[in-house]
Amino acid sequence: MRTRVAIIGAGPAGLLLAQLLDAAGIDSVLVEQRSAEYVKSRIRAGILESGSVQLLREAGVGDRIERAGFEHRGIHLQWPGERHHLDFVDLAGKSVWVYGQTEVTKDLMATRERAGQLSFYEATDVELHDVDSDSPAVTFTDADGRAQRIEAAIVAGCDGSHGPSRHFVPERHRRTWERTYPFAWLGILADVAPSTDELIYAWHPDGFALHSMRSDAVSRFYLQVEPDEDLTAWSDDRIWDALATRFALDGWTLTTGAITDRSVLPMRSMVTSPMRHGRLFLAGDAAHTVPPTGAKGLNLAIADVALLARAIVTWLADGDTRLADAYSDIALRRVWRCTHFSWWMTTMLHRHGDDFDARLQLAQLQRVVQSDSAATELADNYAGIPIEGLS
Ligand code: RFL
Ligand code: PHB
Repeated sequence: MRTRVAIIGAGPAGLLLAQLLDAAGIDSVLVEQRSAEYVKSRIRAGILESGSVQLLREAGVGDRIERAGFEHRGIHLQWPGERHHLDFVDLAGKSVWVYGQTEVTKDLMATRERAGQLSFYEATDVELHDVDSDSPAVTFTDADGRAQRIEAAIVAGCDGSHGPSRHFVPERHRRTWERTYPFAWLGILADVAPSTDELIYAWHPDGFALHSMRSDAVSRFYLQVEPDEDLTAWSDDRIWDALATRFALDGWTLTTGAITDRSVLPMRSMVTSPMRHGRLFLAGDAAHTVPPTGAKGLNLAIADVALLARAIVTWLADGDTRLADAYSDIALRRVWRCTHFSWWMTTMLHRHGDDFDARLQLAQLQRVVQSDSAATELADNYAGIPIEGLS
């Protein structure tokens, strides 16, 4: 089978790339190892930068965000006894949107189905071939057990942090930087109205806590726990008690409800360079991972794809490779900025080290809420820095 672009991975990066290419008249084939139902039900990120919302609108999937999402002006930052609101619109002129990654995925999948473009779910033994030649290919076994081969002009590796694509950049050309953080998040979804108007990021001696949400009736919470935390040690009561303790504030109460999902997420940073080798391009978590404290993972994937789609279109439609040649350098500059922001938010908000570290964290948090320039730096990064060359 022949196509212009073979896309590996149907996460937000792969699905959005497919959609942007389709809108420019470039056909693609998507190859995903999981079932469509599994991909649609995976619970992950929840915050979209306004630039990401704009890109999703341009890709034709903005309607539901406006109907079902919530536009937030900022976040609350808390430590024992104090809760402060940071208004990103006042500070940096930008808002953010609460809209689950699950919903973004559903919207993009529905659009791809309507476009009638080919997708293979439940593919196994996915392999890349000859990516440094002019005729790369992807082979795999489809859900019915048939061997498939896709020949393409370009292969897009959008297969997340555990996918195979990155390993097809030869080791002698590739460099990877990694940081494993000494804590994890216990994340829960609960059938309960949010107890807050906007997200609360809370520093507490027992560990970090985050109050997020998905709708008027569904809340999302995270608790800092040990990296090897045993989920079975956390009863519903223990989870609600820990959340109530870490978010405690005079005159405020946390409403509890039925917990419908729970999981432990490790916290890691990873950056791979370069993000291109020959006709293979990497985008999203396939090239980089950030800890979720800065809400950047999904937004970085969207920003990569905005650049990559433009590079592929100008190459395949006009024969101009300049953007494709610049893709890795331009994308990595933003990746490192967001990697730094995610590291900074993570180290400021999570308990680690000793009491000296705790005092430094509290001094930093105080600075952020007292100084307009410090608050603006957080707001500008959280709400999203521009994508170089796009705006
Ligand atoms: P994804 O979403 O991981 O999609 C990659 C897709 O590739 C598929 N795949 C393969 N397909 C074919 N062949 C293979 N051999 C393949 N190997 C893998 C996978 O099944 C998958 O469908 O990457 P993408 O598109 O780059 O999007 C990035 C975002 O998903 C990611 O940055 C965020 O979700 C990160 N993240 C979170 N970010 C936040 O900002 N807030 C969060 O709360 C948050 N929670 C999470 C997360 C990431 C998680 N992962 C990756 C373990 C929770 C989890 C569990
Ligand atoms: C979420 O709603 O899942 C979420 C929100 C903000 C973050 C991380 C996760 O920083």
